[in-house]
Amino acid sequence: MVAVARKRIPPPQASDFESDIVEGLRATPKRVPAKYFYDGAGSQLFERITELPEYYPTRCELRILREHACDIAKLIPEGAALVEFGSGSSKKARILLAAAPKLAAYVPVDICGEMIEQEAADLRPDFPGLKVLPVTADITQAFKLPAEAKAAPARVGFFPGSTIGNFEPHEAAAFLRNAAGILGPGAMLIIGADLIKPVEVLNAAYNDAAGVTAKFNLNLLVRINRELGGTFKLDTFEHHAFYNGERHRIEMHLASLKRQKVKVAGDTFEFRAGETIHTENSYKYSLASLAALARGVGWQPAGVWTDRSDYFSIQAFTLAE
Ligand code: AVJ
Repeated sequence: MVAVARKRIPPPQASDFESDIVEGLRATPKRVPAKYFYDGAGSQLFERITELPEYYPTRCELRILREHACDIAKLIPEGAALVEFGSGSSKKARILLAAAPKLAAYVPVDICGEMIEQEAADLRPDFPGLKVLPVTADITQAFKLPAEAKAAPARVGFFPGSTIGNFEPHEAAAFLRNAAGILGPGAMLIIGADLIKPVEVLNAAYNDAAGVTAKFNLNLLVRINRELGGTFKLDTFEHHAFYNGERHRIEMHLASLKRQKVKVAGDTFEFRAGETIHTENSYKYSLASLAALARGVGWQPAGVWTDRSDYFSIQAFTLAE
């Protein structure tokens, strides 16, 4: 299954990866952008996380989507194009596509072109009337929609998975503003966001008993070692995850168990015993705080759905014509 390349062809984002990692390791406190978790192994580990008993977000969101797909579909205009930001596997979009046959086009947008082309090929036979128009792009930047999606009578953005939680609040606002620009007047946006809840539930979701989240976190060091000639010793770093109640976010860190030096891309980085690399923030919202953020950049609340325990939310917003 896994092809072993004798000579590694650098991936297109390699130089960004290198400069982001080196810059983050030079900073105080040390940090690394969470988007770099998702290499092949990292994506597989995240898939395993979504199946853990402690990790409720994916299960809750799928349940909300399945239970309320018809109500959500009622808000979608006839002939609209569904634009998914950061689609990866289109498992969640499939639920909407099946419930809303009035959708004329599906535009999965992801930085990983290979993955969405494959996904598009898998989707087409299942939705024969649907135009599937993948776009390879960074969802935090402006990008152009395919002409057929632009010509559709309306555009509906879809941003599930609480990916918005990985952004700082000001970045989340910038994303929502960018999405408005891309989708245009009269658009709709459907967002999945994780909600504030008892701290025990949050901490357990990021400290699973099976240690999969720890492995996911540590895989970042494996990736740095492989792609940037890093010398991280995996058994000298430990997974830390905790809820920061003041900032409404789970923080993930990798803590050095001892004082040590590590080389990455030819540079040397010193760690104190206990010093951490901050690898991820996962912001938790209230229904009101997310709506306020969206309203601030022009999106009007149009619908809210949650699961029975109010662990997770799907919210719909619309833009004025
Ligand atoms: C994919 C960003 C939604 O924040 O819960 C899971 C990533 N990190 N366990 C999240 C993640 C640790 C996940 N998101």
